[in-house]
Amino acid sequence: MDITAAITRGKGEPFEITTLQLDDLRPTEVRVKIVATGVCHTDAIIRDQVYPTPLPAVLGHEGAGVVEEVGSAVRSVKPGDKVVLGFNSCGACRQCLAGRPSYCVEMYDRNFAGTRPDGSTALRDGDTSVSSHFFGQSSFATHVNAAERSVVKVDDDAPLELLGPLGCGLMTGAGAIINSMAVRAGESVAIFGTGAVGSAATMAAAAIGATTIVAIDLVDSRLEAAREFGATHTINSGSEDLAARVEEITGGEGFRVALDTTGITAVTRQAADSVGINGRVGLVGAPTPGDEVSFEVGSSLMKGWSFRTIIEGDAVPQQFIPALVHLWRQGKFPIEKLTQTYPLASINQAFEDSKSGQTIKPIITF
Ligand code: CXF
Ligand code: ZN
Repeated sequence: MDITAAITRGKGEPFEITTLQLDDLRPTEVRVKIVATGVCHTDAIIRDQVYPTPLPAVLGHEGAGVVEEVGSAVRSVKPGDKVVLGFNSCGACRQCLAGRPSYCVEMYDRNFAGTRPDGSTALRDGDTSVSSHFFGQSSFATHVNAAERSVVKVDDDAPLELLGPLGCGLMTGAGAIINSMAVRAGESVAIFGTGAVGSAATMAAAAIGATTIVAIDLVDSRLEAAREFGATHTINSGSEDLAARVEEITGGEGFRVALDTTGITAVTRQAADSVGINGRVGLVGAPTPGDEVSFEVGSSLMKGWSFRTIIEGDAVPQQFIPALVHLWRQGKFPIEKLTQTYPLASINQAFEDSKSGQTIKPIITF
């Protein structure tokens, strides 16, 4: 069938709205009519070829829409269901079987290769094959053939134009706090970076009862916004003495948890330096392949602190996305404070506004 999509033709090139041909549905796929899809930093880094997904490609990995048709082997959804689309995974490897699908042994192939597992692509531009199945979906398009494991059913009255970002950025930030760092009520948490992931992390920390939530960034207006999302303190690490402020806020103890959402290696180091005894440090940003961070381990040895990388907030999307929808309904995860909608024709503006910080989480509507 013919669809309308925003195609990425070459490295760093603007998205172009065009008509493409979408393949027939495979047995394990779900045809979804996309209602809205979020813009995530990862779309920009693929457009810029930091990771080598073959171009031309249709990107987009925070889709939300309505099921139109299901493949013969699909059991989890039916036509008419409302769905949010998350990352894909194989379902059969050791990590998937243990409930850790974001560390699936086929994570790269299922989400970044631009093809189905059999090497085929679902999209064509006339005679030219176009990469599809980005995060099992490629949702900068009116219709997608999504992998079943990317599909998460949500309530019939769920507001699809708002919920797409639960598929990646917001799930990542909230999951990093709730699942990966397992923040407990009363703990102190530092969140480095106030983009969509950092903002979702801030909201989640507040929702689960962290009592000291410190947002750290370079831009005062973003720090003010972070207070609205639940930050109890803010630090402008460009104009303030970070170490002195950490000492003051934590009474010299350091944070229990620090989360770097920037992926900037110097910031990861700052996060590591900010935790106290038994502190936990997490990294959810996407550094460039080959980037290295050095940690002080001589004096800090005695602290027994830990560092880990985090993919997709350690979430099982089919469990965690509905949980976040519940929190949203209770007013504890106010997604709408982060979002701004753009028609598909304005997709390049949406990316510019995301980059400049004008919009925390742009959502493309169809
Ligand atoms: C990505 C970030 C880069 C590594 C894989 C997961 N998450 C979504 O944007
Ligand atoms: Zn993403």
